[in-house]
Amino acid sequence: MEATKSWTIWDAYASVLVEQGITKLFGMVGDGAGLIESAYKKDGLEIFTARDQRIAVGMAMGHAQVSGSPAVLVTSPGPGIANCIMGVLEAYSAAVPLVIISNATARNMRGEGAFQEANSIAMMQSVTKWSYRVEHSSKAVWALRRAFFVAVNGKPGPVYIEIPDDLTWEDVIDESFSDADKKNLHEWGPIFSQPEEKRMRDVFVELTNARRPVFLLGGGCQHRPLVSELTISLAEAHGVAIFTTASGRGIVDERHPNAFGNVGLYTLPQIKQLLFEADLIVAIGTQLEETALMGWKEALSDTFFVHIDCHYESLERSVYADCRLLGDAQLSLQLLWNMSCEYMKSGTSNKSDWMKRMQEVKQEALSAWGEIDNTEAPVRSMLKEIEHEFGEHVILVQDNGLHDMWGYSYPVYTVVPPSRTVVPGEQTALGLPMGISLGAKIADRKANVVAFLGDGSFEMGYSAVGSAAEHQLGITFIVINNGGFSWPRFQQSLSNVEVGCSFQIEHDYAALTRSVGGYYAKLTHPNDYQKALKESRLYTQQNKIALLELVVTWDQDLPITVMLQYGDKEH
Ligand SMILES: Cc1ncc(C[n+]2csc(CCOP(=O)(O)OP(=O)(O)O)c2C)c(N)n1
Repeated sequence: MEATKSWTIWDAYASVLVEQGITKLFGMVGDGAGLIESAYKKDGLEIFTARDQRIAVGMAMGHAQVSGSPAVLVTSPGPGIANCIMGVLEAYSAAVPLVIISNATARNMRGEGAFQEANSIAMMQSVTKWSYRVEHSSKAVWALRRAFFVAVNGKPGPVYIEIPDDLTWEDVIDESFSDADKKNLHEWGPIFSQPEEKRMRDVFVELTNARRPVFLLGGGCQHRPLVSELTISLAEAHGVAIFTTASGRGIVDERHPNAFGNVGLYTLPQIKQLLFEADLIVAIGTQLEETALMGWKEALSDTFFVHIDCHYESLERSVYADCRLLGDAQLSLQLLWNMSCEYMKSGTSNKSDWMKRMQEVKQEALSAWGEIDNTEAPVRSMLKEIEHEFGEHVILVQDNGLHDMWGYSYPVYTVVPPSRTVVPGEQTALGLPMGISLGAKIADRKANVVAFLGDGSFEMGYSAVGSAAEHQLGITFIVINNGGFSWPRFQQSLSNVEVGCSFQIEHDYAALTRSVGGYYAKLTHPNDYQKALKESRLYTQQNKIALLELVVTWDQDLPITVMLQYGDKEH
């Protein structure tokens, strides 16, 4: 790269993106020529645009979640930024690294009521790790490199930088290009740190003395290549039951005898019992938010609780731990495993009673929930059918409506790597998973990507269907048509009110699918699911979309976990 070459900031940015290992940009064109146009001319960068910033931000988020690398979102000032904020909020909540770049009001116009002028730094500040306005062209490259560093280090998350329009029109000569080869995030990756060894030894002693230990792995364990193997080795050596949070699913094969799916609102009652019996719980790489703690939080006060996370903010927030450590999930588990190898020379932990108990619970859960042979359970039947038809490599992209919540519950739906689920964070922004499914497919072309969501979610994100078709992304959208917003309707039903939850007019999803050359089926009986999924697979293999409309009544096949937490306890 020539240090003296004269470029605009956007040209320079296109080069820095390539330098940082970025190959794709997500976004929507806005007012004023910008980065999308410069990147379009740059070798090595592919542009994925959407028709709505809410879809574009979802695409970026899904790509980052599945690839494990930061994704770049390009947006535009004022309404462009406002329209992507819901997704940025979700990325912040779910610790997903995004680098968001926008142009902004020219410096000499600021405060004068310029076209689409808005205080975007203030808007972005509360939903990003770092928001920065470049005030001088000499800081532009520094800002972008810094943005990548901040996005991936510590707890990952979104960052925002904006360039005033007047700077984007200038040519820039940036000396800092001369050391471009030293800044490559792609080669260096994030910095991981190991917890204090002495404290970890205390944890190890607890692990060997515990009679009923549990590991809980969160989303912070994703994309750490040895976590799965280390967890299973430790679990087998020390008789540990393994749970994950919703965002940690897919790290461990849920068919493993020690694995029990995810904790919190979605844990089935037979399985939840294990958490109350545990005498040691080691939570790793999780923010332990409300949904993950729902229904078992009190168990933590009667057990020895260890919380390990890379970011101090996750610790001592929702639960006080008996022992808390700062560090990376994989390095923590590696340390425990090294200690375990030394220890095993002098014998192994005896946890035979706990192992027997785990086996018993697994059997109970599998016989109660593992096979669905019930036409009254259309949502669960569909999840089983997805496992059977797409199981070997499926990315289930989930929203958080009433019916689709079944997908979070093991073993109603069982995740076997390399399959995984992609879930929203604690914000559960409705409709965002539509865009997320596109990003997931772009990140993993070989996977069968299935977006499993309600009609409310679909309606909020359905412009993603057009974008999926335009980018030739073979995605199966399974839309649960329960006549509207059933989650709030369920809540209203508890106080005998019903307002604003039912859709009075139904859109014609068949026509929509036909208009993009996809496969459509309306499913009213479980006997039809298999054929429809097989057909979907044929279409998606040809990079076309499939849309399956799963028709249920709003109060049919309601998740038992939700009923137990919120509803009629007798149900
Ligand atoms: C942007 C946003 N607005 C509101 C909500 C609150 N909310 C949670 S679930 C839900 C209804 C979801 O409807 P649908 O996707 O059809 O699923 P259903 O509950 O009907 O199964 C709403 C409005 C939300 N999560 N996100």
